[in-house]
Amino acid sequence: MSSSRSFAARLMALLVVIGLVGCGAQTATEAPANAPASGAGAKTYSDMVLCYPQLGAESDWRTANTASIKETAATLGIKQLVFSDAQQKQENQISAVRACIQQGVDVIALPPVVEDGWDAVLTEAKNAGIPVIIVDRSVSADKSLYSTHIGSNMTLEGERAAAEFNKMMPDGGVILELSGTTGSGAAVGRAKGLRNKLNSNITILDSQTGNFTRAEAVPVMQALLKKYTPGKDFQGLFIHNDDMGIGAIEVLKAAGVKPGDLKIVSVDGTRGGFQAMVDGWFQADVECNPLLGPQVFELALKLMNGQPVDAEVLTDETVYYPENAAELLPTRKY
Ligand code: GYE
Repeated sequence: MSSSRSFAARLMALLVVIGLVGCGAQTATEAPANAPASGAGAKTYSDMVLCYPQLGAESDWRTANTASIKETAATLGIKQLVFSDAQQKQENQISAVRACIQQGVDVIALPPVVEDGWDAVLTEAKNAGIPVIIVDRSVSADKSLYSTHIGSNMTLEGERAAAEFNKMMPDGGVILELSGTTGSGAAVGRAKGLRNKLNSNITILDSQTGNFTRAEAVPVMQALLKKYTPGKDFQGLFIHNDDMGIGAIEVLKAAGVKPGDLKIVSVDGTRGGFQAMVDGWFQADVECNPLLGPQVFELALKLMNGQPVDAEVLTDETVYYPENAAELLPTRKY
């Protein structure tokens, strides 16, 4: 027992960056509008210790998500944000969750790197009486093990991408897929959505993972170009996020492919994705909103006060096109 405690303590020191982002200086009149009615014992943001075991820093989407959580924590003046970065490794995330359980945080908001393998640690959180909000990607664990999920409908994002290919390739064609992290809710949903709605005259010739990073997409795209000739063997590319899209563009450029030679649809709607539309590389970018901070903390406060929350909170999203990309680019927040 004591050795596992000291292990957890060392892990905390190694992995977990504990940020004291604000102290409870709020008076009753300054309490946020959505704080619970101030009955005796009602908790406010200044009481909140929230654990955010971030999955990594693999993309611009992720950077924006981290910033949204940290900024919202500071703005609301929560007592403590326990933030860590698991570097896309599930075992690191599980260790960080365990450290938060040991610390006795009020709420854990978990963006799971992959869908499977959460049952044990979620059961530990439940047994410790700590509510868990699953953020962004989904988990396959039983719904009784967590309080709610907030994030995008990844299947719908894939379906939206399919609709773009159907519009651009009315006579059919062949596409390749550069997918996200294997086993992640985002990659699973986007792949499924694409296949749900793609017209039967459009074929997916090959699908390879680039793990959602720019760096990993480069060799994968290079290998694909060794096997297939752009224009001849395939006319389109579905890419699961903008970072991988930017990596793929580098490779295509080096191979002499020109903007517009291929129909490319990406996901996220980052500034980089908008720039790729301005430059003529992406024909559509399916929005996925990382700015989840305000909703995460609102849910956390309700859970701290034992109030009911919806089991599923979906973000409202759209599709962006090159036509107004230049105009919108300066307004993009991530
Ligand atoms: O699309 C990608 C990131 O889970 C929605 O993860 C998120 C995805 C996002 O790495 O850029």
